[in-house]
Amino acid sequence: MENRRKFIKKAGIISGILALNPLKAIEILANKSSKIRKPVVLSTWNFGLQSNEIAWKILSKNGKSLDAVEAGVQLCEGDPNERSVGLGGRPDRDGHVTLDACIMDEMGNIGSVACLEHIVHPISVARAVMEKTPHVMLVGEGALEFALSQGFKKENLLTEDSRKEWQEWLKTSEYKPIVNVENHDTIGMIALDEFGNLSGACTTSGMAFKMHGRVGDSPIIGAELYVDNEIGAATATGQGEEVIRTCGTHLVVELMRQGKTPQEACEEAVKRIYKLIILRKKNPKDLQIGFIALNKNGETGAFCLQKGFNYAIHDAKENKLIDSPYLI
Ligand code: SD4
Repeated sequence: MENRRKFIKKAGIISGILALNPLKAIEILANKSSKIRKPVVLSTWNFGLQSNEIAWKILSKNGKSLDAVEAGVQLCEGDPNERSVGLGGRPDRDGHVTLDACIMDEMGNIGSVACLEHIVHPISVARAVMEKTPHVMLVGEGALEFALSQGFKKENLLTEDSRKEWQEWLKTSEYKPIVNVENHDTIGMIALDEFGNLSGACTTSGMAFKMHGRVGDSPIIGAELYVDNEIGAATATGQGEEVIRTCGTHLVVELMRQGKTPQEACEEAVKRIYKLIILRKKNPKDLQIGFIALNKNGETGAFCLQKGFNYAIHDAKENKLIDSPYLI
């Protein structure tokens, strides 16, 4: 009886809306009929667990996904013990800590910085590029000047631990990043908020002991991060050169647009990269590539080239670390 009353009441409301605004009524019905998991946030590697907690504080209070991903990755950037992002990041071969970051929201707004030195939170500089300039990307000296003009402080990012590691590396000066260690240099985070909006952020000190001036995939929209609010979002980690070659995260999102699940899309993108590695007669075992993806329904997926990549998902139920399935 109770259910019947509820049904009649609901039907009354919807037919009322239908008479006034048919499109709105269809939207309400569509939202009710599909089970959307939101909010949800996922991020790369085990440092993602703590970063998710920060993002969750915002998402669970009906905050915006853009604010959540910025705050989430800032945690890693400011941690001197995290040797792959922001403060304390491993330097390039000349001893400079150079940072790459980008951010994208549900409106297609984008901002990025590349080869930025001396600033602890490059993600926030990327957001300032997005919100306060007519451009989408600033690099090197220009990015630093802009950051300083916005009130960011100039700091020394090369910690004693990172300096010692670099000096040890100088003894051989061999550029051969250790898979899953020296090339897991990025936190990428993607989130769907209570309003159904997607955003993403990623930030890194890049490949350890790279050439000075080298820019990876992290500040390149469509390579390490892509968001399409109609479809989904994806972020990547690993050897940036390979991800750029395939426009990796744009590929993942486009595959989802064609009907693939986030899991299937990540698998397909890793297989494409693998094919090109083989074609170019490189050894895939020398590299790691990982993708994570999220669609508008809050469904997620992840896949990587070889064992060792993990990622963290936080939804209303729990925050957990998951080992990604892999190709080889
Ligand atoms: C780069 N893609 O600089 C970054 C490194 C990274 O997980 O993501 N590592 O190539």
